[in-house]
Amino acid sequence: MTHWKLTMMITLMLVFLLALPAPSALAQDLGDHDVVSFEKTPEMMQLLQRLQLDLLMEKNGRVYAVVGGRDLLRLQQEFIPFAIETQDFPPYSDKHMAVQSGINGQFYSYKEVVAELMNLEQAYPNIVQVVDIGDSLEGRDIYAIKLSDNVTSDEDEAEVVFLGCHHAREWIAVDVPIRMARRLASNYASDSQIQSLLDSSEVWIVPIVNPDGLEYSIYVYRYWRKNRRLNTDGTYGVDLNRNYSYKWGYDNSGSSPNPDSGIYRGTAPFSEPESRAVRDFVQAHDFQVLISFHNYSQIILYPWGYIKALHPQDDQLEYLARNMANRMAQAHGRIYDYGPAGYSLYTTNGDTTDWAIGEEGIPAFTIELPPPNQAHGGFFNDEDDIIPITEENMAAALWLIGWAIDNHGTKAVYGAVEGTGRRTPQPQPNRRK
Ligand code: 0X9
Ligand code: CA
Ligand code: ZN
Repeated sequence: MTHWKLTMMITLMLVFLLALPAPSALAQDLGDHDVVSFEKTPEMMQLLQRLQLDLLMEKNGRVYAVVGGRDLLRLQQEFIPFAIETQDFPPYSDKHMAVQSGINGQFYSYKEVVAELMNLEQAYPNIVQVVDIGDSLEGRDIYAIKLSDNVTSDEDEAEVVFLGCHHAREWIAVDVPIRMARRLASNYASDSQIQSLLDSSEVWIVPIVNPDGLEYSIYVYRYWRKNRRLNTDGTYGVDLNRNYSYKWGYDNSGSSPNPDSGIYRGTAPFSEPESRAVRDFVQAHDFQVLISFHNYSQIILYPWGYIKALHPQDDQLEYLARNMANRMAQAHGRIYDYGPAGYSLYTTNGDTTDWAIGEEGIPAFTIELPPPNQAHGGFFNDEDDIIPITEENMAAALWLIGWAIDNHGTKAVYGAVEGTGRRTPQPQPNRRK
């Protein structure tokens, strides 16, 4: 550690200790969260694992994590050496600010998504319907958009659902679903494939599950992940992708009982209005398949996620993932890995897809959008990559809708298909962010 870093670290620690406010104001007064780094040793990795920190990345022999005020105190109390790196993680990119209108550049904000949904409904009233499926904690509407022929009637057609943005900082996971909605609607008249798919199915898209978090990530703190729940100990946020009921809190691997943690699971299954909105919405329909967009890692994940074990329907899940990966590769040559979440990424409990298949019997996928790793940008997607990422995921989605139509009202059939995708080897060491 350089001398100035050490000096700064000690100064900052003193500042924190001297300026210690009442617990209820703590998280906010510290600007909510900081990015800190640690020397990467096996002992340190064990320690960080025990503290359930929100690990971001590794670089030059150091691991980086997002910590809240409580975590910082704990690090000090346990005499764990760390360096503050927040200055190197600006809340937005200057380069993009200079050339883009709007604070989040070409990415969609909550308001832009709402405006887009209303535009689509007005422009294409025969095939678009926008539905309010519930309110976020801070009172923002959570919207779903339906795309189908005879859109105002619930027909006996294949139903599929795409969810975006459980995690605030994952901006590309807003863009893919909202841009998909626009493409489906605006190309319906001219594209015979889209027309015949939407004529035989009901496609539902919820572009933003976590609107409060997204706005917070745009306007206040770029690395925010959770919703904006004020927890009883004064910290903020529940990880919505830990708040679903199937095996909720099964263990502390990848899901935390500590409210200050980036992966806090909440006080109970479905304690959060945002995850409840998704639950009620899904239960009111008869979806054949569910996709939840996240980033980053460039991989298609499917249950189980709470444990390193294959789901009884693994063959079918793999079949669907492999075919989606093939369509993605055909679009722009980009290879998405695929595999069971617990083996291929890491175990966590309370995620959307374990609940979807475990409680509702719906085959479900987490698509971790590009980039593949932090070295390629982590949560910052290149704006030039928004369209290619949208296009390759649209290709996968169209294939999946076709599959749902072909198998509507039947027990799903599946079989072998040659392809370019790679199933991740298993078991393998967990990937880390
Ligand atoms: O940790 C998550 O919620 C997802 N990754 S992210 O970086 N977007 O936060 C992955 C969830 C996949 N499910 C399991 N591994 N159980
Ligand atoms: Ca219809
Ligand atoms: Zn995520």
